[in-house]
Amino acid sequence: MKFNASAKAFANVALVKYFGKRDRVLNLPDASSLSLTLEPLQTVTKIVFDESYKSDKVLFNGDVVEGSAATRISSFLDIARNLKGITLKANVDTTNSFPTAAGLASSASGFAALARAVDYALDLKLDDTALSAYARRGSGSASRSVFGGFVKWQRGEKDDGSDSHGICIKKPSWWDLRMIVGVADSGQKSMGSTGAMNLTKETSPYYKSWIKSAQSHVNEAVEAIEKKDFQKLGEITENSALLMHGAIMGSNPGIMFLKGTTIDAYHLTVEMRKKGLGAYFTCDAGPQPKILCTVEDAVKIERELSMLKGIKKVINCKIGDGAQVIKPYGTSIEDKCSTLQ
Ligand code: 2P0
Repeated sequence: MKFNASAKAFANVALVKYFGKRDRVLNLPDASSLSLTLEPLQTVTKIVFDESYKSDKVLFNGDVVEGSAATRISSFLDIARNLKGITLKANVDTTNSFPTAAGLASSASGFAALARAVDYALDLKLDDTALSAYARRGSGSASRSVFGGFVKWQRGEKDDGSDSHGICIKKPSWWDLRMIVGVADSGQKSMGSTGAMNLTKETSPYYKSWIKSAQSHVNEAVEAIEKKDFQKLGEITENSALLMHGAIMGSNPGIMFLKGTTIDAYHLTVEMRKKGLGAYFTCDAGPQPKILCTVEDAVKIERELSMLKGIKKVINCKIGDGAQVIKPYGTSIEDKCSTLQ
């Protein structure tokens, strides 16, 4: 049995958003969603299981993780340990290549990389579908980052969640779309996305119609991807983000993830479209604006967004591959977890 492994995974940005659970423990969504896996927003994770460890230890960008974040990782590892019938504790060392202060979601790439590393280290031999369902237990959106390209996370119907996992609709080479990610000067997020989606489900009068829209948007988006209909895919992308934020704002007490810079970026996107650029706005559970565009317009849009007041940094992302093992260590358990460079 192998005990060590390293794996990498890219983050993803949803064109049709996931925002609401039918099961909070298993992270089962109320609706399907659809995303692009994005290079270079990458997490690299190394895991070592060792009989000498008394407890799990987690490092994130070189700092020890404690409290509920550490418990969340241990619970995730317990799922695999139970599957394998072992009790070995682990050291997990995880590093993000993208600026974490940026408030970009890292749980998707984080749990996808961790799932891949755990699978290899413990020789679980999960196929990508089962691996995606496992990654989902850590964070819903991680089920999509297991795969590269255009990825659908299907809602599934089963209570055990075995049919709620990512599916690669098309590989990265299918269509060279870009996502321009703007890092807004934002400070701390007002609320985590898990808490926000639960409150939205419990209190927003718009929640039901939001879920209904997501389900049909996913089917339409898959069709638009198959036909390479950029305008259609862009319109769905922008509409899904605005509908999601509408439902979120309708919570009681209200939740507002969008900042002034985010709204300015939305207007800039509409203006660029009027000038003939293929640009569509999206935004997640934070203030960072993101613009879906074609490769032809990407550099111009990147330049426009970077000149917007309040934008600190712009990352031009292309569509990336799924989670991969990067450094198998075989059966040696000598290689202790050290901070990755
Ligand atoms: C998405 N988000 O589809 C949506 C859009 C945020 C807004 O997936 O509770 O961190 O761990 O399953 O995966 C963020 O949700 O939430 C997310 P949990 P997760 O990308």
